Amino acid sequence: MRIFHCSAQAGHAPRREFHNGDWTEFAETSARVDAMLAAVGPVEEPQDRGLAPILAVHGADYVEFLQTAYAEWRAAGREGDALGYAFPVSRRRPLCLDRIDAKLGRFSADVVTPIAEGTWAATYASAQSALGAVAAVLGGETRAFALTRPPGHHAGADNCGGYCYLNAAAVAAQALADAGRRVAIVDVDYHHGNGTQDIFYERGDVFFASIHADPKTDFPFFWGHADERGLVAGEGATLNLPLARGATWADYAPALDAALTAAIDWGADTLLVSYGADTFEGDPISHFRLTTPDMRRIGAAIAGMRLPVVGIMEGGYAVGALGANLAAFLDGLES
Ligand code: Q9C
Ligand code: ZN
Repeated sequence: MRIFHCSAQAGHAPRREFHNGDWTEFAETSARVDAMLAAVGPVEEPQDRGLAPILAVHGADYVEFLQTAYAEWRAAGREGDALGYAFPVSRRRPLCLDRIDAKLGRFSADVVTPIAEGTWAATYASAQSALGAVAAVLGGETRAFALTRPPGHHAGADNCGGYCYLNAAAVAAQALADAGRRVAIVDVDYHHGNGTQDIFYERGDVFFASIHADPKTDFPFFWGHADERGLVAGEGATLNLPLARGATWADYAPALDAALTAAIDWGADTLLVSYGADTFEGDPISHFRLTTPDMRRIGAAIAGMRLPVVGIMEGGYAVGALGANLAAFLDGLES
């Protein structure tokens, strides 16, 4: 399987995030990249396809913010990584804001997603890796994988959040749709892919299904509940399958089957998979109990649909097992 990755993706290295009322080490480390690269075959550098496919899903003002936020933060005399502290939860509107703190609040959803020096270059490269995998499938490959990092599925059209800045899965799905594919996104990260869901929520041309920890107990809390089914032209084109903490393969397999069956019934001709290894039993920030062999089963169930697949990497924080979990998933996908 062709795997796309760009070396700039490792240059994103925030120092810390805010959690449980205190600073804690940033969980989405660049050591994840080394672990994944060591476990998979050779990777290809993607071509640079520019900003246009990114601007097809993200607002120009948000993209400009991501490009300039760190420099503005430093120009304001700040040390460390850029992080907001005030968020517009009501009557949000496109104001002209001067201070970097205001912009950080306007374009962020939380305080676990700092912007560091290499963040823009890394998230841009991650989106380009996703577009490389899309081009491979449009060129006739039946599967391609983008070793994306930072992850993307929590990023919305105009906000970062949940360790995500640009939404590589949404950029890839849009590029596939623009090429005439009928795309179903299947998100198997432990966390609900709220950014991806939101980008396509009112559209009937891209299907979105997600299996994730019940947002009543787990991040991102406010989205991913079973009654969210899409709106307007997108009504019925969103499917949420939350599972309780502690879920094992016995709980997971029927949900995965339901998600894949729904994608086929909707008439998908191409699958876009947001793969997170944070469903693993040893994940330090998550609470499912899937094993490394289960990762292979996830890949094999997706392969069993006999459709072209573009895979995108999302979360997974048990760094010591991350390579084996990703390799197992890719092995299943090749079956
Ligand atoms: N430090 C993805 O898996 N909560 N994002 C962190 C523990 C946020 C996860 C609390 C989790 C975001 C792509
Ligand atoms: Zn996750």
